[in-house]
Amino acid sequence: MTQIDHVRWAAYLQAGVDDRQEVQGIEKQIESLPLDDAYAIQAALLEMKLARGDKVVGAKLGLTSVAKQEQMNVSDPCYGWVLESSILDGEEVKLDELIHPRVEPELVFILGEDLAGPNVTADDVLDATATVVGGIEVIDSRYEAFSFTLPDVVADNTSAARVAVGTDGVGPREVDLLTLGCLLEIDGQITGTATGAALLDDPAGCVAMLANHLGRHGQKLEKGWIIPAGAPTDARPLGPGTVAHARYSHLGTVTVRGV
Ligand code: OOG
Ligand code: MG
Repeated sequence: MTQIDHVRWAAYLQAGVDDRQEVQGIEKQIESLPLDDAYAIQAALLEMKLARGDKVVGAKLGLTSVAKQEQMNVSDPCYGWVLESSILDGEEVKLDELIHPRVEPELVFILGEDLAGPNVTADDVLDATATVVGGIEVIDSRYEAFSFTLPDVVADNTSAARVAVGTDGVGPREVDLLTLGCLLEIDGQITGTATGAALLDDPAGCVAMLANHLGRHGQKLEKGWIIPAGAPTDARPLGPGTVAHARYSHLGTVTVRGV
């Protein structure tokens, strides 16, 4: 049995959020952090946020593209929660609320039906999806210099901080999600291009993995939830005055700016 104090480490990470202060990686401080314990810390962190009045409005994937896995030096995907407080209302991202934010494009599934694992397939995901929209996630790892192991980033709710959700949705079978194009533009410079297939060869398959992960914990994806499937390109810093556009074929453009 593990001796890891999940609530203590959740409080440690939440203090990083509250103080806008980087913290040291957990795995640097203890012998090892098994993945199950990392998800237990994530669950304790979620409880803390819910006790403060926040609400779950979705769930997310991270590290589902080669671009992201190479950038972060972590070779497995991870799962986290999308909180009501993280949804951006407009383009402005208040930098004084964050530590060292980065932006990344996201394909976002909006569910029209519940989706409960195990055995959820990509086809089931398309059946349960109301629309697919573009988005930008603002990630803000609580760890020093965005340096973490897989268990560390899981404990930290996969660096989730803010998310801008686009409005130009398409039906999940209206366009081919594998060839759907996406580019990230920072202050007029294109920093990355990708198609939907960058997400482990199939973005709907990523959402199926998430549903099956939650199924193992007796949880499910719920109707109306917002599901960012992971960034198809690498992430870029969002500083004061930075303007980031994520431009999509079929899904329009989503913009955020650092203020
Ligand atoms: C982890 C967050 C990963 C994504 O889309 O890959 C993520 C990180 O890069 O800090 O949200
Ligand atoms: Mg992301």
